[in-house]
Amino acid sequence: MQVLKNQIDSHNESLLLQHEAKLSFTRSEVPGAEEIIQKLTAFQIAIPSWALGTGGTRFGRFSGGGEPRSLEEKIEDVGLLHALNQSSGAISLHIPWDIPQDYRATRILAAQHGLTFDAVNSNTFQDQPGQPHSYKFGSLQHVDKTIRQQAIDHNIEVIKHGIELGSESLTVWLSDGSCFPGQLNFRRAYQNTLESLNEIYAALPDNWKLFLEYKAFEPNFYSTTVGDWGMSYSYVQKLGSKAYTLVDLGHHLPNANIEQIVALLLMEGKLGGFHFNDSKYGDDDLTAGAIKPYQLFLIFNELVEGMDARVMNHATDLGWMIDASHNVKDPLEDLLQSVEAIMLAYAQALSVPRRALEDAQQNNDVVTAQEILQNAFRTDLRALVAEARLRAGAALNPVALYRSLNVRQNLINERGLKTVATGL
Ligand SMILES: [Mn+2]
Repeated sequence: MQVLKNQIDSHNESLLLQHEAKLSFTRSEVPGAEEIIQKLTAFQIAIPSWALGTGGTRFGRFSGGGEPRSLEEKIEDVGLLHALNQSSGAISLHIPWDIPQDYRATRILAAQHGLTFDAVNSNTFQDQPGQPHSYKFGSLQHVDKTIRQQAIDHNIEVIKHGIELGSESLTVWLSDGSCFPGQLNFRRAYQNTLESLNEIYAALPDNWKLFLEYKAFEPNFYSTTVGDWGMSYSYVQKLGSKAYTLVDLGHHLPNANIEQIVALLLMEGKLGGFHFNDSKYGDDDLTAGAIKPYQLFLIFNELVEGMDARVMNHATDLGWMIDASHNVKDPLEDLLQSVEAIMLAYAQALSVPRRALEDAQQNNDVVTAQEILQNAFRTDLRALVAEARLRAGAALNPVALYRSLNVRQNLINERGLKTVATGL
């Protein structure tokens, strides 16, 4: 299944008059609209290879049909998304769920869809068939050096796959921790993990980054060895200049001030990248912006301010990835919605009048500061995001075009109704 240029063109034609009217109103309301559109065009969000199938919970999984059966079909799915929105120009692979059989062919296929390879992800939170040692009691933290070594070797193998595909970063998320008081010596677990990470870090090419993701709880429910941004920061500080903290929005304790965490990590030069999703209770992995769109905006507000302060390139200097799962929606529609929500939050953050906000802060004018942020959040910038898509050759309304082309039914016809994508 491919979305053809003429299908996009005729879809856009049918919406053009309405779009132009909205755009011209938005332009009249938002100073700097043109600059925002240009920044949106450059901004790309990586799609994780594990989010293309229907996810599940520990209670069950309800497959939707037409799911990608191979890495090639996953690349095709991300290609579909990218054709529809021109904002999903990268794929993030999970090893061993997506080991490429033929690097050259995989690279060519991705390039045909306009895709690059974002961070590669290691997996030491599951045992794989035929694996000599179990990760039941941890991987990089394990009390037994043999098991730590197996996990180190796996990470180095993931780096090697990534090099072949042109990826430039490794994301490490550990489920390591403990479920009961007394199970673990916290300091020894930390030291074992640091020693293991040092060996992985030593295998990184010069132009690579290591992202260390943290998570407060789950699957371990008493302690997590990389449990919050402070712990991650402590590791990456020691590892070196190529190591950074990765923020997954769903990995915090309830009500954590994520925007403040982001601001401080950026200030320290140790924010590496993002996993976008949304949540109400825990690591719910819901569509970005579905529950707390104001929080997503406030995070982008800190990102834009903090990146500009360090003269960073918004599009390329941090890793932007989605990490979500889909239990009740078509995964591709869900991903289109996530990308849209992220682009909108980014556009809103770009529209914040920085000088006025700074003046309000310096004058302790709390009311004006709130007015400025809420005005940016409440101004409808969807026409700017749509215009960025239009100029890039994508669809004015990606979800509507996806539905009118019956993409899912086509995928079911091609792949079958009972297909299950590899992943969680
Ligand atoms: Mn994540």
